[in-house]
Amino acid sequence: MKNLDSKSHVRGESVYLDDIPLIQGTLYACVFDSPVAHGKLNAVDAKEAEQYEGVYKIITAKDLIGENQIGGIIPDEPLLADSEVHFQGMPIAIVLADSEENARKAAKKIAAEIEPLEPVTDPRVAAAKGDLIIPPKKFILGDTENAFATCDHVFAGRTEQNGQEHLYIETQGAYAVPGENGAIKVYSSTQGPTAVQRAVCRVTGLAMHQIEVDVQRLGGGFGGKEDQANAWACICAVATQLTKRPVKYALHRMEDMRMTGKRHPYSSDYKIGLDKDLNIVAYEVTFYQNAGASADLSPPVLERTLFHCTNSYFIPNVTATAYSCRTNLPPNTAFRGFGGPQGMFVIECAIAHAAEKLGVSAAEIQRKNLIFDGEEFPYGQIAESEAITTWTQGDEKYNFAQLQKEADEFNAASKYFKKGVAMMPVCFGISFTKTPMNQARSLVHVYTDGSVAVSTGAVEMGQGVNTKIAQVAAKTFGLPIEKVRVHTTNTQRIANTSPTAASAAADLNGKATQIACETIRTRLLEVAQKLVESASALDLSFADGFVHRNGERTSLDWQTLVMDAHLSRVNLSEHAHYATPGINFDWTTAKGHPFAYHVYGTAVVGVTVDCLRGRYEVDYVKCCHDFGSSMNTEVDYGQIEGGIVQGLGWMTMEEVFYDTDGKLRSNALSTYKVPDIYSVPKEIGILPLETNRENLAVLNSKAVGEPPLMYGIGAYFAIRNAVKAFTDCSPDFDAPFTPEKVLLNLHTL
Ligand code: MTE
Ligand code: LUZ
Ligand code: MOS
Repeated sequence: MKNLDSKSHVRGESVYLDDIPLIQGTLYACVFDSPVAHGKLNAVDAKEAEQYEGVYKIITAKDLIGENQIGGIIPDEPLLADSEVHFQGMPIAIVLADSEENARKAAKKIAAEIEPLEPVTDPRVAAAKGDLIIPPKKFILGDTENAFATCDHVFAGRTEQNGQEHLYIETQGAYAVPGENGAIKVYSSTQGPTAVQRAVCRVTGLAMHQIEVDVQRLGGGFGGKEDQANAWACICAVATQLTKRPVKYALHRMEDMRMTGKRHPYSSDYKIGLDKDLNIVAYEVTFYQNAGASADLSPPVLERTLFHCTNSYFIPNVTATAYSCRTNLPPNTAFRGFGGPQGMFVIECAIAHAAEKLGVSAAEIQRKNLIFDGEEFPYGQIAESEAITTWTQGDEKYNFAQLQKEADEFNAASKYFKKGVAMMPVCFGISFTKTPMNQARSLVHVYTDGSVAVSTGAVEMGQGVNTKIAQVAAKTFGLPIEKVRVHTTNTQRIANTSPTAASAAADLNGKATQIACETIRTRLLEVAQKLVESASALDLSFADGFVHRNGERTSLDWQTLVMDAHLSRVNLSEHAHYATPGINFDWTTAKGHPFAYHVYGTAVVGVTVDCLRGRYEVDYVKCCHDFGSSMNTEVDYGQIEGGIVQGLGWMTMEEVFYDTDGKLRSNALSTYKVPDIYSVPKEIGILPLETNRENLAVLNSKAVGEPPLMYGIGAYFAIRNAVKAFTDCSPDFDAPFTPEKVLLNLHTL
């Protein structure tokens, strides 16, 4: 089934924040942000801006009624700079004017007196100074120190990974509208309506029941709006509180790129030990995460890096240490994979390093060390592994050895074009690693005309979660999908939501919806039992809009039944709660069972490098992917294709560039290259894994949002292999592998 939004998207009728009709008297906000990355803020001069045409008011930190604080996990992030600026792009003042244009122009007239301080942009420098966001985190399995002593081969090295700009098509933004008795309604382009509500309460000093947050849909979030939608919502809400006027702010692309954080860059050290049969016996890794100027979501991102530091492999002895380092960059944040890709990249580098030195293919080491059922992850969870199954089924379909052979034959015959192939297994844990976040609620109304409305905490951002939730309701009631409508995500209908993140939105909100619908279904079947004079409600079911008895359609249709139930004063609404069972994690021991399940997959990636120009093309990404049992293959295949392309972009062409002053140079689409239609692999092959294991996914349909991104990591190693086929070299593990870096490795000067 197609994404339910596809028609309105194609017609341009879908409503995003910027499409909301504005109320008369709306003011437009624009932020004046710090021109430097680090300094003492001595004074803000807004006199000229105040006089500017159409300017209504200028707000600085001292005007806030509530607390000047939006740090959700750690209170280290002022909404508006007061005494210090920590990154270039940090909001300092809010200009309110009668038009967007006047607000923007007036903001340019503001001047700040800033006494410069030394900016730090390198996480290792921050770590050396002891400037950490949280104390270091560690995972230990077995005993690496003794294990390394038994290894036949030990290799050590260093890797660099860069950040990634989210580039959601819809930029950040919010629209705040005043209500009665000081209440405020906030329309926000956020993945986390409750996070916005909490942040707004803090800066306005209002209670949560005075703040309503409403989200229709996002034009993409990718993690960038899990936490970082809060600031803009707070800016609008604070302005509304101070002016009693509706206030809107939708960021321009360059403002968004400059002021918001990105995927975390990491610098890492690894040491890998193997025995003579290529079993990985020991692995030691240290991650330096570039957190930016404040914590934001860096701590849980750091943790997920540790959770995924051994990817799909079983390694009996692991010591993994992670530092979250404070630098003067915009606070880095969630991005599809949430630290997991960064952890996986490093182990893949270590394996590639070992393979190169031992003269074997990386695939041999990868295949040999895939995790089996019953083996333990470094965090204590026991694997229910599909790692080997996805590899072998992928191999049967795609014939990995043959693909390698074709590349070798091509390379033997071609001087200036070289092909490279790499395998990329993926294992991604599903659940928020913070156990209490794994809960959700759903409110289902059946109206007397038989139509059904569902509200949940899930935010639609293109990933198709609303379609899946509607499918759950339609299936439970045996109705065509047109009978179900998913309403906006609203904190008045659904409270205390977790953000739509961790790929878990369909599972959590879908399960809550299923519970609510089943409760109503049971009530309706009891009514139906009387109407069709059935001995037992157990013989009855719903299908095709009718009540069925023992599988046969009766004359009682859904709409008649619903009206009858209403007249009999039966409750046609339900508010249900779901909490993932069986999960836990204890940070004092760093052990537990944090994930409801894992998603597995194996991809083979093939590229062709033009060795004169350094350019490359991705020929194919073919994967065997563990869907459990997909409830919507159109949506899920779209997630895989999109995830792969986004992963390729991160690993190959997207280069976030801050200079040593902490100034973002890649601040527009002319200087930051994202994949376009021409960068899409010539072939994306998806083989669904066939198994019939039970799992905790909604309708057994495993989460699909984030895991495919990591197939893209394979492209890095495929390019590396192609480069090595041209010239005897050993490129540094420094991602992204841009055409420029490829060229420099192909031709040493
Ligand atoms: N797909 C689209 N089209 N747009 C997005 O913003 N975000 C990704 C993924 N797929 C995203 C997307 C991220 S980061 C996550 S966590 C999941 O969708 C969240 O949605 P889910 O929990 O419903 O899978
Ligand atoms: N967000 C979060 C996430 O708060 N916790 C997580 O574990 C997580 N995982 C993936 C993406 N977002
Ligand atoms: Mo996704 S990084 O969990 O929003």
